This record gives sequence, structure tokens and C-alpha cells, in this order.
Amino acid sequence: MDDKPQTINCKLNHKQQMNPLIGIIMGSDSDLVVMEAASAILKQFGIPHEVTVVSAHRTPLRMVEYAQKAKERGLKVIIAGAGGAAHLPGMVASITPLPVIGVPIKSSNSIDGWDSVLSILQMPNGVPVATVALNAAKNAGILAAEIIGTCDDSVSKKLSAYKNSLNNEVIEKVAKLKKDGWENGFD
Ligand code: AIR
Repeated sequence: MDDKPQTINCKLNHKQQMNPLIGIIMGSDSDLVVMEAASAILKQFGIPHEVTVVSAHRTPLRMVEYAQKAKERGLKVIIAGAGGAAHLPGMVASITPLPVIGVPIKSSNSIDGWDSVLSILQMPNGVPVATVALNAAKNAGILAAEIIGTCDDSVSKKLSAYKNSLNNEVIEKVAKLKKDGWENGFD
């Protein structure tokens, strides 16, 4: 057996960079108010993506078709959000070899969001779904961008700049608190 490590080249070519790389799907258009944050951050990073509604319960055959064709259509990551009995991310993950990021949504039919969190989080061994916090579609977008960034240096650089900006924002707040005074300040 050849035990040399394999060279894995996953650099995206120009055509791949233009087509949607990330599919954002959700159980209902009522989820859009939460899920649009994933699209907004992907736009900020300049990553092409698509957004559509796919319901595990109301359109099960559309869900199967979407999951079966996602990889051949050039998608690299799927972000799936749903509320209540949130089976969409797990069922899509059971069909596609692509990484699936699940966004639990506190929807109108949800009991505090726990139903959705647990439906998406507690997947059986063999079928992982990377579950973000309740309503955390922005983090799902960032995680998807990070996956793309493993193959694309320009995306990776934008992510590093973004994380630097988070750091700088806090440092500025620290300086402002110091300047303006803070009763129990330590710094
Ligand atoms: N949903 C739709 N099909 C399957 C599920 N789990 C979820 C949607 C939405 C919630 O049901 O993801 O969060 C309520 O949908 P609607 O359309 O009644 O507003």
C-alpha cells in the first residue's frame, strides 16, 4: 500500500467561483427574516450563493431532489434552517456528501426554540449536521465561508480581516470605557 500522503488540490477555478458555491435553504418563507443574515454575510465576503425554500414535510420530494443534485450542481456547502420539528438539515445531510450547517429557528410553531435546536443538533452517528446557535444564521454563513476559505485564499484573507475587525472593535470599546470611566474598571 502507498502510504505517502495524498495531495489534495481543492483550489476553485474561475467558473466554480462564479456559480453558487453555497445553498441556503429553509423550511418556509417565514424563516427568511432569520436566514437572510447568512446571505448578507456571504455577500460581504463576495461568495456566490443561492437562497430558496425547501420543506422536509411539505415538499419532501423537492428536498430529496435538492440534496441529490446539490453536489453535481457545484455547491460546496449547504446551510439549512428550519423551525419546530426541524428535520430539513438532518434529512439533507442523510442524502448529500456535502457538509450541512443547520440553523435552528425559533418559529411561530416553536416551543422556545428547543424543539428546533434538538431536532437539528442530536443527529445519529454517521450523519453530522454542524449546528449553530438558535437563529444564528450569520454564524452559519461565516462557517460556510470558512469551509470555502480552505480552498480559496482570497476568501480566507477576507475572513482573517473580518476577525481582526471584531478584535479591533472590542479594543476600541476598552479604550472608550477607560477614557469615559467605569465604576468598577480594572484596566
Ligand atoms: N417547517 C416547514 N416545513 C417543515 C418545517 N419544520 C418549519 C419552517 C418554519 C415553521 O415550520 O421552517 O420555521 C413554520 O412554518 P410556516 O410556513 O407555518 O410559517
